[in-house]
Amino acid sequence: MAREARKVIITCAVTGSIHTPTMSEHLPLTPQQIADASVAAAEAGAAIIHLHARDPQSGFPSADPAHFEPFLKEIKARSDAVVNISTGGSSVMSLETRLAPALAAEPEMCSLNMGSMNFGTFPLLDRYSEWKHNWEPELLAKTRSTIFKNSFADIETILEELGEKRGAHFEFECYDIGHVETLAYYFRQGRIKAPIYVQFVLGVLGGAGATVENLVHLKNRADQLLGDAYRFSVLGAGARQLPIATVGAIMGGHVRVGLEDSLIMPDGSLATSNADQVAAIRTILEQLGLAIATPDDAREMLALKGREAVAF
Ligand code: KMH
Ligand code: ZN
Repeated sequence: MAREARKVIITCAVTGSIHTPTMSEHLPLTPQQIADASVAAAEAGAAIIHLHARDPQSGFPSADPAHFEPFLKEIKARSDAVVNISTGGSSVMSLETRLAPALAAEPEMCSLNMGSMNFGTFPLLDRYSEWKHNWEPELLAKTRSTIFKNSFADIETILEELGEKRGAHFEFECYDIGHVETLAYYFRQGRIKAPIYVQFVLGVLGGAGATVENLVHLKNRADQLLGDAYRFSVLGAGARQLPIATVGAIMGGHVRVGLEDSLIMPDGSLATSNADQVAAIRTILEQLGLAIATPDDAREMLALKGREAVAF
Protein backbone atom coordinates (compact mmCIF):
# COMPACT_ATOMS: atom_id res chain seq x y z
CA MET A 1 0.00 0.00 0.00
CA ALA A 2 1.31 3.46 -0.87
CA ARG A 3 2.32 5.66 2.07
CA GLU A 4 0.31 8.79 2.83
CA ALA A 5 1.96 11.82 1.25
CA ARG A 6 2.72 14.98 3.25
CA LYS A 7 0.38 17.80 2.25
CA VAL A 8 2.04 21.00 1.04
CA ILE A 9 0.24 24.33 1.12
CA ILE A 10 0.69 26.43 -2.01
CA THR A 11 0.16 30.15 -1.46
CA CYS A 12 -0.22 32.32 -4.55
CA ALA A 13 0.50 36.06 -4.24
CA VAL A 14 -1.20 37.37 -7.34
CA THR A 15 -0.19 41.02 -7.77
CA GLY A 16 1.71 42.62 -4.84
CA SER A 17 3.22 46.07 -5.02
CA ILE A 18 6.72 45.45 -6.39
CA HIS A 19 6.13 44.88 -10.08
CA THR A 20 4.63 47.53 -12.34
CA PRO A 21 2.42 47.42 -15.46
CA THR A 22 5.35 47.98 -17.86
CA MET A 23 7.08 44.84 -16.62
CA SER A 24 4.34 42.40 -17.59
CA GLU A 25 1.01 42.70 -19.34
CA HIS A 26 -0.05 39.64 -17.33
CA LEU A 27 0.11 41.37 -13.94
CA PRO A 28 -3.50 41.63 -12.65
CA LEU A 29 -4.45 45.22 -11.91
CA THR A 30 -8.23 45.70 -11.92
CA PRO A 31 -10.55 44.06 -9.37
CA GLN A 32 -11.87 41.76 -12.11
CA GLN A 33 -8.35 40.73 -13.15
CA ILE A 34 -7.32 40.15 -9.53
CA ALA A 35 -10.44 38.05 -8.87
CA ASP A 36 -10.00 36.00 -12.05
CA ALA A 37 -6.28 35.44 -11.37
CA SER A 38 -7.02 34.36 -7.80
CA VAL A 39 -9.77 31.93 -8.77
CA ALA A 40 -7.59 30.43 -11.53
CA ALA A 41 -4.67 30.08 -9.08
CA ALA A 42 -6.97 28.33 -6.60
CA GLU A 43 -8.25 25.99 -9.32
CA ALA A 44 -4.63 25.18 -10.21
CA GLY A 45 -3.91 24.16 -6.60
CA ALA A 46 -3.30 27.23 -4.44
CA ALA A 47 -4.93 26.87 -1.02
CA ILE A 48 -4.11 30.42 0.10
CA ILE A 49 -4.34 33.62 -1.96
CA HIS A 50 -2.15 36.50 -0.68
CA LEU A 51 -3.70 39.78 -1.79
CA HIS A 52 -2.78 43.39 -2.42
CA ALA A 53 -4.84 45.83 -4.51
CA ARG A 54 -4.06 48.27 -7.30
CA ASP A 55 -5.63 51.47 -8.48
CA PRO A 56 -7.72 50.09 -11.37
CA GLN A 57 -6.87 52.98 -13.72
CA SER A 58 -3.15 53.37 -13.18
CA GLY A 59 -2.07 50.07 -11.61
CA PHE A 60 -0.46 52.01 -8.74
CA PRO A 61 -0.30 49.89 -5.53
CA SER A 62 -3.35 50.70 -3.40
CA ALA A 63 -4.49 49.87 0.12
CA ASP A 64 -7.88 51.51 -0.32
CA PRO A 65 -10.50 49.11 1.11
CA ALA A 66 -12.80 50.13 -1.76
CA HIS A 67 -10.30 48.64 -4.21
CA PHE A 68 -10.24 45.35 -2.24
CA GLU A 69 -13.96 44.89 -1.63
CA PRO A 70 -15.07 43.84 -5.14
CA PHE A 71 -12.42 41.16 -5.61
CA LEU A 72 -12.71 39.84 -2.04
CA LYS A 73 -16.43 39.24 -2.53
CA GLU A 74 -15.92 37.65 -5.93
CA ILE A 75 -13.11 35.34 -4.78
CA LYS A 76 -15.28 34.18 -1.88
CA ALA A 77 -18.23 33.55 -4.19
CA ARG A 78 -16.22 31.63 -6.77
CA SER A 79 -13.74 29.63 -4.66
CA ASP A 80 -13.12 28.33 -1.16
CA ALA A 81 -9.48 29.48 -1.09
CA VAL A 82 -8.18 31.04 2.11
CA VAL A 83 -7.92 34.81 1.69
CA ASN A 84 -4.78 36.38 3.14
CA ILE A 85 -4.63 40.20 3.04
CA SER A 86 -1.28 41.97 3.10
CA THR A 87 -0.51 44.31 5.97
CA GLY A 88 2.79 45.17 4.27
CA GLY A 89 1.04 47.06 1.47
CA SER A 90 3.91 48.82 -0.17
CA SER A 91 7.09 49.92 1.60
CA VAL A 92 6.22 53.59 1.02
CA MET A 93 2.77 53.49 2.70
CA SER A 94 2.07 54.49 6.31
CA LEU A 95 1.06 51.75 8.75
CA GLU A 96 -2.44 53.21 9.03
CA THR A 97 -2.89 53.00 5.26
CA ARG A 98 -1.45 49.49 5.13
CA LEU A 99 -3.84 48.14 7.78
CA ALA A 100 -7.08 49.61 6.46
CA PRO A 101 -8.09 46.76 4.11
CA ALA A 102 -7.44 43.97 6.64
CA LEU A 103 -9.23 45.88 9.42
CA ALA A 104 -12.27 46.28 7.18
CA ALA A 105 -12.33 42.73 5.77
CA GLU A 106 -11.26 40.72 8.85
CA PRO A 107 -9.79 37.91 6.71
CA GLU A 108 -8.76 34.44 7.87
CA MET A 109 -5.10 35.38 7.32
CA CYS A 110 -2.89 38.50 7.09
CA SER A 111 0.79 38.97 6.45
CA LEU A 112 2.95 40.39 9.25
CA ASN A 113 6.43 41.63 8.37
CA MET A 114 8.82 40.94 11.24
CA GLY A 115 11.24 43.86 11.03
CA SER A 116 12.14 47.20 9.51
CA MET A 117 14.47 46.97 6.55
CA ASN A 118 15.70 48.43 3.30
CA PHE A 119 13.49 47.05 0.52
CA GLY A 120 15.20 47.95 -2.71
CA THR A 121 13.32 47.52 -5.95
CA PHE A 122 15.32 50.30 -7.68
CA PRO A 123 17.64 47.84 -9.54
CA LEU A 124 14.61 47.06 -11.73
CA LEU A 125 15.00 50.59 -13.17
CA ASP A 126 17.93 49.39 -15.29
CA ARG A 127 15.87 46.77 -17.11
CA TYR A 128 13.43 49.10 -18.89
CA SER A 129 13.93 52.23 -20.96
CA GLU A 130 10.29 53.20 -21.52
CA TRP A 131 7.48 53.17 -19.00
CA LYS A 132 3.69 53.06 -19.35
CA HIS A 133 3.24 55.44 -16.38
CA ASN A 134 5.47 58.09 -14.80
CA TRP A 135 4.75 56.70 -11.34
CA GLU A 136 6.57 53.44 -12.12
CA PRO A 137 10.19 54.70 -12.25
CA GLU A 138 9.38 57.25 -9.51
CA LEU A 139 8.18 54.55 -7.11
CA LEU A 140 11.13 52.26 -7.84
CA ALA A 141 13.63 55.11 -7.38
CA LYS A 142 12.04 56.03 -4.06
CA THR A 143 13.01 52.65 -2.57
CA ARG A 144 16.65 53.80 -2.58
CA SER A 145 15.91 56.21 0.28
CA THR A 146 12.83 54.82 2.06
CA ILE A 147 12.67 52.22 4.82
CA PHE A 148 10.04 49.49 5.04
CA LYS A 149 9.08 50.31 8.61
CA ASN A 150 7.95 47.46 10.85
CA SER A 151 8.93 48.58 14.34
CA PHE A 152 8.19 46.55 17.48
CA ALA A 153 5.28 48.92 18.15
CA ASP A 154 3.96 48.35 14.61
CA ILE A 155 4.20 44.56 15.03
CA GLU A 156 2.36 44.77 18.36
CA THR A 157 -0.39 46.91 16.82
CA ILE A 158 -0.94 44.29 14.11
CA LEU A 159 -0.88 41.40 16.60
CA GLU A 160 -3.51 43.17 18.70
CA GLU A 161 -5.78 44.72 16.07
CA LEU A 162 -5.84 41.84 13.60
CA GLY A 163 -4.82 38.79 15.62
CA GLU A 164 -6.23 39.29 19.11
CA LYS A 165 -9.29 41.40 18.21
CA ARG A 166 -10.21 40.01 14.77
CA GLY A 167 -8.96 36.40 14.85
CA ALA A 168 -6.61 36.61 11.85
CA HIS A 169 -3.85 34.02 11.59
CA PHE A 170 -0.55 35.43 10.40
CA GLU A 171 1.86 34.72 7.59
CA PHE A 172 4.95 35.92 9.49
CA GLU A 173 7.27 37.26 6.80
CA CYS A 174 10.90 36.78 7.84
CA TYR A 175 13.48 38.23 5.45
CA ASP A 176 16.50 37.72 7.66
CA ILE A 177 17.69 36.03 10.81
CA GLY A 178 16.79 38.90 13.19
CA HIS A 179 13.18 38.58 12.10
CA VAL A 180 13.15 34.99 13.37
CA GLU A 181 14.57 36.19 16.70
CA THR A 182 11.83 38.84 16.96
CA LEU A 183 9.15 36.27 16.18
CA ALA A 184 10.53 34.01 18.91
CA TYR A 185 10.51 36.92 21.38
CA TYR A 186 6.76 37.39 20.90
CA PHE A 187 6.27 33.61 21.11
CA ARG A 188 8.04 33.58 24.49
CA GLN A 189 5.89 36.51 25.59
CA GLY A 190 2.77 34.49 24.76
CA ARG A 191 1.64 37.02 22.12
CA ILE A 192 2.02 34.44 19.32
CA LYS A 193 0.66 30.93 19.58
CA ALA A 194 1.12 27.65 17.71
CA PRO A 195 0.68 26.77 14.92
CA ILE A 196 2.94 29.65 13.85
CA TYR A 197 3.15 30.07 10.07
CA VAL A 198 6.49 31.52 8.98
CA GLN A 199 7.17 32.70 5.44
CA PHE A 200 10.91 32.74 4.76
CA VAL A 201 11.32 35.52 2.19
CA LEU A 202 14.56 35.20 0.26
CA GLY A 203 15.96 37.40 -2.48
CA VAL A 204 14.69 40.88 -1.60
CA LEU A 205 17.48 43.47 -1.82
CA GLY A 206 17.95 44.42 1.84
CA GLY A 207 17.11 40.94 3.12
CA ALA A 208 18.80 37.54 2.91
CA GLY A 209 19.67 36.34 -0.59
CA ALA A 210 17.90 33.40 -2.20
CA THR A 211 20.46 30.71 -1.36
CA VAL A 212 20.08 27.25 0.10
CA GLU A 213 22.60 28.13 2.84
CA ASN A 214 20.49 31.09 3.97
CA LEU A 215 17.35 28.99 4.03
CA VAL A 216 19.05 26.25 6.07
CA HIS A 217 20.35 28.85 8.54
CA LEU A 218 16.90 30.46 8.93
CA LYS A 219 15.22 27.11 9.42
CA ASN A 220 17.83 25.87 11.90
CA ARG A 221 17.35 28.98 14.04
CA ALA A 222 13.56 28.71 13.83
CA ASP A 223 13.81 25.03 14.84
CA GLN A 224 15.89 26.01 17.89
CA LEU A 225 13.60 28.85 18.94
CA LEU A 226 10.14 27.65 17.95
CA GLY A 227 10.49 23.84 17.94
CA ASP A 228 7.35 22.12 16.78
CA ALA A 229 5.22 25.24 17.35
CA TYR A 230 5.84 26.41 13.81
CA ARG A 231 5.38 25.49 10.16
CA PHE A 232 7.28 27.23 7.40
CA SER A 233 6.80 28.24 3.81
CA VAL A 234 9.39 29.59 1.39
CA LEU A 235 9.27 32.29 -1.23
CA GLY A 236 12.09 33.31 -3.51
CA ALA A 237 11.83 36.73 -5.15
CA GLY A 238 12.69 36.89 -8.83
CA ALA A 239 14.29 34.16 -10.92
CA ARG A 240 14.92 31.83 -7.95
CA GLN A 241 11.22 31.52 -7.14
CA LEU A 242 10.66 27.92 -8.20
CA PRO A 243 14.10 26.48 -7.31
CA ILE A 244 14.12 27.88 -3.78
CA ALA A 245 10.48 26.94 -3.19
CA THR A 246 11.37 23.41 -4.30
CA VAL A 247 14.24 23.28 -1.81
CA GLY A 248 11.85 24.50 0.89
CA ALA A 249 9.39 21.73 0.10
CA ILE A 250 12.15 19.11 0.22
CA MET A 251 13.17 20.50 3.62
CA GLY A 252 9.64 19.89 4.91
CA GLY A 253 8.07 23.26 4.18
CA HIS A 254 5.24 24.83 2.23
CA VAL A 255 5.64 27.10 -0.78
CA ARG A 256 4.61 30.48 -2.15
CA VAL A 257 4.58 31.50 -5.80
CA GLY A 258 2.83 34.23 -7.81
CA LEU A 259 3.47 37.33 -9.87
CA GLU A 260 3.90 39.45 -6.71
CA ASP A 261 7.31 37.89 -6.19
CA SER A 262 8.39 36.81 -9.69
CA LEU A 263 7.10 37.58 -13.17
CA ILE A 264 8.84 34.67 -14.85
CA MET A 265 8.82 30.94 -15.37
CA PRO A 266 11.92 28.79 -14.74
CA ASP A 267 13.06 29.15 -18.38
CA GLY A 268 13.13 32.94 -18.04
CA SER A 269 10.01 33.59 -20.13
CA LEU A 270 7.26 35.84 -18.74
CA ALA A 271 4.63 33.85 -16.84
CA THR A 272 1.36 34.38 -18.64
CA SER A 273 -0.62 33.87 -15.44
CA ASN A 274 -0.36 33.20 -11.74
CA ALA A 275 -1.99 29.83 -12.37
CA ASP A 276 0.95 28.83 -14.60
CA GLN A 277 3.34 29.33 -11.68
CA VAL A 278 1.03 27.37 -9.37
CA ALA A 279 0.81 24.56 -11.94
CA ALA A 280 4.62 24.53 -12.29
CA ILE A 281 5.30 24.15 -8.56
CA ARG A 282 2.42 21.69 -8.24
CA THR A 283 3.99 19.43 -10.87
CA ILE A 284 7.32 19.51 -9.05
CA LEU A 285 5.71 18.77 -5.68
CA GLU A 286 3.73 15.86 -7.07
CA GLN A 287 6.84 14.46 -8.75
CA LEU A 288 8.52 14.60 -5.34
CA GLY A 289 5.75 12.43 -3.91
CA LEU A 290 4.11 15.29 -2.02
CA ALA A 291 0.38 16.00 -1.94
CA ILE A 292 -1.28 19.38 -2.52
CA ALA A 293 -3.19 20.79 0.46
CA THR A 294 -6.75 21.90 -0.21
CA PRO A 295 -8.02 25.14 1.38
CA ASP A 296 -9.72 23.06 4.09
CA ASP A 297 -6.47 21.16 4.70
CA ALA A 298 -4.75 24.52 5.18
CA ARG A 299 -7.52 25.67 7.53
CA GLU A 300 -7.02 22.56 9.64
CA MET A 301 -3.20 22.68 9.60
CA LEU A 302 -3.11 26.37 10.56
CA ALA A 303 -6.18 26.40 12.86
CA LEU A 304 -7.86 29.19 10.91
CA LYS A 305 -11.11 30.78 12.06
CA GLY A 306 -13.01 29.73 8.89
CA ARG A 307 -14.33 31.36 5.75
CA GLU A 308 -17.67 32.33 7.33
CA ALA A 309 -15.96 34.37 10.06
CA VAL A 310 -14.74 37.11 7.72
CA ALA A 311 -16.34 40.52 7.11
CA PHE A 312 -16.71 40.38 3.32
N1 KMH B 1 6.37 40.62 -1.79
C1 KMH B 1 7.01 40.04 -0.65
C2 KMH B 1 8.48 39.95 -0.89
C3 KMH B 1 3.49 41.79 2.49
O1 KMH B 1 2.64 41.76 1.64
O2 KMH B 1 3.24 41.92 3.70
C4 KMH B 1 6.69 40.76 0.58
C5 KMH B 1 5.26 40.74 1.05
C6 KMH B 1 4.95 41.71 2.12
O3 KMH B 1 4.45 39.94 0.65
ZN1 ZN C 1 2.58 40.84 -0.26
